[in-house]
Amino acid sequence: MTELAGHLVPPSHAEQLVLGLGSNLGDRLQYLRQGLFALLLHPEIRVTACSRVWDTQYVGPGTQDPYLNLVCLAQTRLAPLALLAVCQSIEQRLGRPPGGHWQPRTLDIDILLFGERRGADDLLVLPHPRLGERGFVLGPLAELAPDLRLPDSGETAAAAWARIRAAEDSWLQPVGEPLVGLTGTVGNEEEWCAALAVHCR
Ligand code: PH2
Ligand code: MG
Ligand code: MG
Repeated sequence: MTELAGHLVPPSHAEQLVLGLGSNLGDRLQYLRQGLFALLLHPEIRVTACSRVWDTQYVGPGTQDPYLNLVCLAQTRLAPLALLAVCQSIEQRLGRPPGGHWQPRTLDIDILLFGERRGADDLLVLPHPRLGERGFVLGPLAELAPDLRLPDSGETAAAAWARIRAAEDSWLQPVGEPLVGLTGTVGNEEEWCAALAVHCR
């Protein structure tokens, strides 16, 4: 296990990531597509698998429109804060103003797990502190990687999802087919480009 400050150090090998994407403003599906596509095309990030899109009730203070959420698995040799900067620049390119916690957003990309790293500073907390509590993350994660063990509890994603689904009173459900035409391992870039039908190059 990496020490507290260790999450700032670049990895010596590609580390396994779990990323969460969400949108509850504007053309939500198109923002998810574009965000995923930007991650896919980033030279330092390898997206390996993607969940279906889930339609999820907003969770948090006040009321907001529902989200579309998905979770993907990826690998990178970027350091966590460098990856965070990439995620934030994609968010901003897709029209999200910086800051604005708990505001409706065109696209949110959260780093949920970064290998086994742990650490907290002003910009980033790893693992994501609410990972084990949120149905909108655990539903998609359980379908993608049911045996993945969550930090701290050691619970599998499938067990955590079963627990949350029984307890949670907010609604959520998968909608339609996965954006990339398959759940699970991503084939090749051409397949993705065809399935996503967006052109960012
Ligand atoms: N993200 C939040 C707050 N609430 N609710 C849902 N359903 N999905 C989200 O992604 C989400 C949220 C803050 O990032
Ligand atoms: Mg978020
Ligand atoms: Mg975020």
